[in-house]
Amino acid sequence: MTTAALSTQTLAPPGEEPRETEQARVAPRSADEQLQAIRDRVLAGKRLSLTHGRALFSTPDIWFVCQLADFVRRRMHGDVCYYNINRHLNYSNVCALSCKFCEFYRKRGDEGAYEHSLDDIRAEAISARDAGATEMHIVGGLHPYLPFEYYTDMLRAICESAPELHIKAFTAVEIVHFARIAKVYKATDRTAGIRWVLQQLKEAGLGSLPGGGAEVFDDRVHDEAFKGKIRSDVWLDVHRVAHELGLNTNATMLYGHIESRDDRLIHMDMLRTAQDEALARLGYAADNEGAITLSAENAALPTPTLNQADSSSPAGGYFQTIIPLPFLPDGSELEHLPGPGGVENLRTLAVARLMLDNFPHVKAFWIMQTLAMAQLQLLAGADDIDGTVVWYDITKVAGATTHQETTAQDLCNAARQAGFTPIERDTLYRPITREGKNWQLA
Ligand code: V47
Repeated sequence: MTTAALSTQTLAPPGEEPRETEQARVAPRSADEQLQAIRDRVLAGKRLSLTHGRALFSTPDIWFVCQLADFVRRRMHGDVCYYNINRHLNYSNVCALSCKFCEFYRKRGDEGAYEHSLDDIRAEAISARDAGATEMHIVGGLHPYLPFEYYTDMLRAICESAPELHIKAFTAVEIVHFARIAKVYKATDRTAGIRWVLQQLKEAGLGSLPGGGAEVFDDRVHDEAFKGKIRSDVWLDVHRVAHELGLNTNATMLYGHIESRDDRLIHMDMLRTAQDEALARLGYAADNEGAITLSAENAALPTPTLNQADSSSPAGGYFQTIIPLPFLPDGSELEHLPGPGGVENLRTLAVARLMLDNFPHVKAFWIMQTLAMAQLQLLAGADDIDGTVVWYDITKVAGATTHQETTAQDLCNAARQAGFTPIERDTLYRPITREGKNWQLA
């Protein structure tokens, strides 16, 4: 029997020599011919088709799927588990939309509706900086009355009061909303307005875009569960323009509601195509099947390049991470649905690692997955578990409040218990070294 073993060297913490893993990693084998064919393509660094994806979703052998995804993640990241020290800030829950899956939105005047003042946001940034955070992750509802200047003023206020923080802010849906309220959005040339908004935000201090608002790229599901929100073509336009402007972005996939598994695969395929285009712009060459893969042996992952004129403003222009988000039904209009179970969460993340061969990272967002599930997902393709978070309003797992904090120590312990080496990163996945609240790039 032949086995495919990975290099026995793993990524080492900054400043340390690479060390030997206890055992070489071996790709799993299967008696099922279709799964064996998938394994062979993965070993050869070749892209999987939608048909392969369907087999990965339907096989009862979930361990095969997890082990193959683990094989790929170790080939890309060794035993590293990334985390960051961050703050999530939801500036307002007032939203012009009423998406059925969402329990976060309120209408103005509703009980619990809020919007933060710039002073609140400034105070939040200072408190985050003083606690040693490297990132502010900011999103909110589509507020019908706040002017566009509120958002640029917000970014400037954070940059002035806590310049060390990287600002990852605003989903693609919010960007289009801003283009509309700034009256620069034209249906005949929508990217011009999107570009103008992103340029203004970048000049005001925006560092990257989070992955929210993608939901699932299917028009039937869109019209049923989040009608009125931008569709996939516009979401992808926003991220393409952001990439063209040198901003890195993330992508989410909300699953386990009224979509099918095929919808998830098509979502992943559309993201993969968009990432091929981003990587081609950065000079990556396609293989003989027209795909650009980053998950092959020794493939070089993209890194942000330092801007000569301003070394504090690194330039990128690609998707960094896919974040599969399990639908949490409580409090939403789709509360009657059960939501995905643990096995589905594990499998969906593993399939995402295998299908999205050109995404550098896969994040198990512990707030929605729970830390216990995130540990299992580290064994099934994830290499990142997000950060310390502190306040999170958008979703709450059973029993949680908006105060959803964990410490860096908890995240490191969770990673170590699962057999991984925790490495603190900044938003752009550059390793950090830290002494207490003080940090620098490694
Ligand atoms: O876009 C809303 C989702 C997203 C529910 O980029 C729900 O690093 C589950 O995008 N059940 C916002 N999900 C969160 C997000 C995110 C989170 C962590 C890291 C990053 C990143 C991005 O939350 C929304 C929506 O898809 N969402 N309601 C719900 N009931």
